[in-house]
Amino acid sequence: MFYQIYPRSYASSDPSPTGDLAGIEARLDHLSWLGVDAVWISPFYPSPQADFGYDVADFCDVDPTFGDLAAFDSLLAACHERGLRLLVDLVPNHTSDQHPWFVAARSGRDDPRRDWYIWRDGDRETPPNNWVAAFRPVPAWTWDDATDQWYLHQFLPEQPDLNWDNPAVVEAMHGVMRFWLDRGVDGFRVDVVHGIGKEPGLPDDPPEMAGVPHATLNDTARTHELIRGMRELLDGYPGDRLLLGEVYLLSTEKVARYYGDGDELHLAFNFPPLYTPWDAARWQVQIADTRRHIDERGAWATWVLSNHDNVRHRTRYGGEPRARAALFLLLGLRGSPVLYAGEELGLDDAVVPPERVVDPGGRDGCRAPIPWTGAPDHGWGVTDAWLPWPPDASNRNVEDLVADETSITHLYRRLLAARKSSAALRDGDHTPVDVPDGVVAWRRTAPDGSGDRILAVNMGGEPARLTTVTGTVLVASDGAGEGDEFSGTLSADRAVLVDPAD
Ligand code: TEU
Repeated sequence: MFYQIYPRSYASSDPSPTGDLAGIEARLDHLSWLGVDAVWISPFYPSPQADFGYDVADFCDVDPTFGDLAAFDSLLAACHERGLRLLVDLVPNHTSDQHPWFVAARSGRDDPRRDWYIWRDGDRETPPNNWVAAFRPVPAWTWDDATDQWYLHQFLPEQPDLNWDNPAVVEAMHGVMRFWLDRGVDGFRVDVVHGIGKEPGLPDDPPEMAGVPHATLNDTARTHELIRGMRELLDGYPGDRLLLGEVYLLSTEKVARYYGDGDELHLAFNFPPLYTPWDAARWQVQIADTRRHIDERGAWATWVLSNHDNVRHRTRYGGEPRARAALFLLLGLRGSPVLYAGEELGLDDAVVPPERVVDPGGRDGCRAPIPWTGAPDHGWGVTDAWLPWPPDASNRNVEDLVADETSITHLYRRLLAARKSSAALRDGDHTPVDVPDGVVAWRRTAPDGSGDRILAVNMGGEPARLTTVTGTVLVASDGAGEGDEFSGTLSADRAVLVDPAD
């Protein structure tokens, strides 16, 4: 399983409103205690922070806000000493407009770097095609006054898209990958990896998609070739190195293609389940889709409910009981879970008043700093962090929740331990279990014939009678009845992990 850290908000090594790499290192005990296997850190590279680090000005350094390369090396060594894997965030689709490559490209049409980006002629009133940028419904093109051409940006104008049709760009980004692999990282979370190849001729998006960001639609054969190149590079390194790609296409069938024939991504984010409400019938469709498109292709799925781009799932689903029960989906379904720092505290999104909004994509709430203690500075040395604290931080903080064995934090730890010790939960096959409407239940069958596991999550509003689930409750979302025979009734918004009697 993976645990995502948003470095600006995780922890600081000195009194500061923003986090840093040394702060993460100082908190690794928390991750070991929880039972985390691998950490993915969002960008910490030098950046003007127009998109909070996803606008990179130097792919091979650390922004002074977060430390320096020595701090990174120290963090990596500390992770490895504890048996934790570390993935860094590779942002191959675009750079910052302050990156020296773009500064050079923009300096003149004849600059050798010009063709590292995507430029088009035209008149300044009519963008080259109808592609729409992310975050705001504006064209994905900006007119450059100095050189009288448009440049493409699927995200902010400060994030020009690289031209991966230029072999020099491919080579440069491979160089970036080598830089981090040579330092010893275990792989990459690859930002909007489906965006890097572009359909030849840059055709318009279909008219029925007008207003939909092109970044959620870009899906072309060229990208698969480019990913195969990245995979080949990775496979040339000793040890297990991993490509976990962000394929932001809201179709599991499309996401699945980015696994290739075992020669593209090792793992891909599959976001349709993240956008699925607390509704058993809808979840059953997502689970069936994942099985059909990912499992049956021989690929390995991922499950994610929260990250730095979306309202936290506790807030979306409405309350802690559902956040607790949702963990049984994340850790119990076949695949690798990706957790987002703070979900083990059952954090709600912070309430961010208009004058404190900083993100152009309106995603500040889920990026609030992690409260480590109940004191007014919550372990940060300053009372005013870069974003408001999440609600109820004086009670809902690491120190207090770790001290309380009934807390959601302990539930995360117990279920992670149960997963680690069960071959069925780690690698087992999945078979749906027949249960009444409103409930999702499934059996995991151990590949080595060791004990099966049954999981059931009640998303209906009523208690459900489950005649097909018998055995001993190993973990319950509210902690009740663990070690006892399952009573046969699962109340609303509750989930259980059962060691079946048969
Ligand atoms: O996200 C890709 C992406 O498509 C999101 O921006 C999404 O459209 C939006 O968040 C929906 O609310 C990745 C990163 O995760 C994100 O933080 C970056 O802003 C983006 O790429 C650009 O690098």
